[in-house]
Amino acid sequence: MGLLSSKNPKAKQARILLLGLDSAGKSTLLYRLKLAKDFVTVPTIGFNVEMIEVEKSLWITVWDVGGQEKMRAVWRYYCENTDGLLYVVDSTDKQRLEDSRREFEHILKDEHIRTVPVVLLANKQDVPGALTAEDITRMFKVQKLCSDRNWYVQPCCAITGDGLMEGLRKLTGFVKSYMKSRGAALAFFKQN
Ligand code: G3D
Ligand code: MG
Repeated sequence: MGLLSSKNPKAKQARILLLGLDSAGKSTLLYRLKLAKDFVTVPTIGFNVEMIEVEKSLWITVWDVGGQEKMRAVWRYYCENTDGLLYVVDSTDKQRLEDSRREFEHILKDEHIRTVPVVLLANKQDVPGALTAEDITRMFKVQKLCSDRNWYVQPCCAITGDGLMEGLRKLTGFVKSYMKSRGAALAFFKQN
């Protein structure tokens, strides 16, 4: 039992990467999560990265993707330690939907992300005419791109918080079975 004990300093922490193009709504989403609970956040000096502990031993790291090639080297380091991916899409930004889709496809190919579970957040559902979760699923070819892993597309509104906890819960469920299947010792199995 020792390996799974949360007191064990080697107990595995779960890490989720929250990615998306700039303006997708990541910071708003994070702020909404912080309001919902008294989460611990760690501002990281020098990089545009935010971290938040959403439950015991479950950390979310947030990055903007796209148009920042030199940052890739840095966030790739985080990819190496990732157990789940939250990918935020601005469902109203039809102009940059293809950019977002391309980034998504690119990230999924990263060797460290290749099998981790994915939840796409179809954000800004409060805006009339926003693409639906079904639209995003189809346009991003999620079924095809994610055929070898658990995935889900969750509609949400980062401003009101609608759909956020559902999306997060879906992903943590996937992450637990992912880590279990890898035989990883995981502290938060104990608590949840
Ligand atoms: P980012 O961190 O991914 O770059 P931000 O994105 O969280 O900074 O959000 C970019 C803009 O989108 C912000 O507007 C923010 O208020 C808005 N936004 C985020 N989520 C939603 C949503 O669910 N619905 C709507 N209607 N807007 C949203 P500003 O005007 O501040 O640039
Ligand atoms: Mg931001």
